[in-house]
Amino acid sequence: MDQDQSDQQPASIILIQYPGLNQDDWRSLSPLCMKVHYALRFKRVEYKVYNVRTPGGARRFNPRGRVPALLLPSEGDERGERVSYADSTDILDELDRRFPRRPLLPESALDRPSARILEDWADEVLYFYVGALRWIIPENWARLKATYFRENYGPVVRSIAAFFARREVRGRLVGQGVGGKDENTLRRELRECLDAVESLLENGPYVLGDDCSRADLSIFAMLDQIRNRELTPLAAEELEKRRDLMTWCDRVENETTPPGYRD
Ligand SMILES: N[C@@H](CCC(=O)N[C@@H](CS)C(=O)NCC(=O)O)C(=O)O
Repeated sequence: MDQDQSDQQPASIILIQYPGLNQDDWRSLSPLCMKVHYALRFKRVEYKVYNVRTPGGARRFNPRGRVPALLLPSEGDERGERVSYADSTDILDELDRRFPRRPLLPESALDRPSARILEDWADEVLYFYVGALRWIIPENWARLKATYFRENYGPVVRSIAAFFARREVRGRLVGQGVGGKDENTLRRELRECLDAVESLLENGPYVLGDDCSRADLSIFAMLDQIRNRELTPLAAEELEKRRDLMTWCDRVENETTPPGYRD
């Protein structure tokens, strides 16, 4: 997978995202951007990445100032114009419409609503636990500053960017509810979430049985972020204690790592 920071070379599909811990890497710190990466990779669709660092930067592609946004070639436009799609769930719908091979929704009509419910749970519940672990727990916040902000912002703006980003994210986490919980409650509830996902795997290799679907990709996008010992070591340990969950993470990672893709 190419990474195109400068947008010099034309590419038909471009994922707009916040960067990750390593500027040379295609990965993002944003789990919702990773969800779109995984969907594109699951479908074996070639794309490039363009990193933004502020909501202002994201606003060029999404009026709401959020990532992910995905630039796709405008259909039937000979001049090679691109249209921007925002919101990870809408992006996955559009990918399934344009690239029906390897569908993201399960084949069984009975499982499709469950896939959507699990995707929403990952995006709207698990997502906030990942956020609270990183941005609220003081030791983890120190780790985020020492890695992500050090890597992606110059020395003059680094502290200011970190201060305003935390203020914004904290406000959202408290508004949602998870951000107002004490650390013990947060960690206990996270363990319950991990157990809940693991119990889904009793029915088969993927959360809805035999096929990997958008439910797996969405949940994996969240759990893969807490596998990172550099940012959330205690949560990573909790995950590592659950063997079936770890095996499933590897399985989903394989599904989203097409042969020949550069890592
Ligand atoms: N529902 C949206 C949520 C997108 C979202 O909240 N993205 C975060 C990054 S993970 C963001 O851009 N936050 C910056 C902001 O809201 O100012 C989706 O699924 O794409």
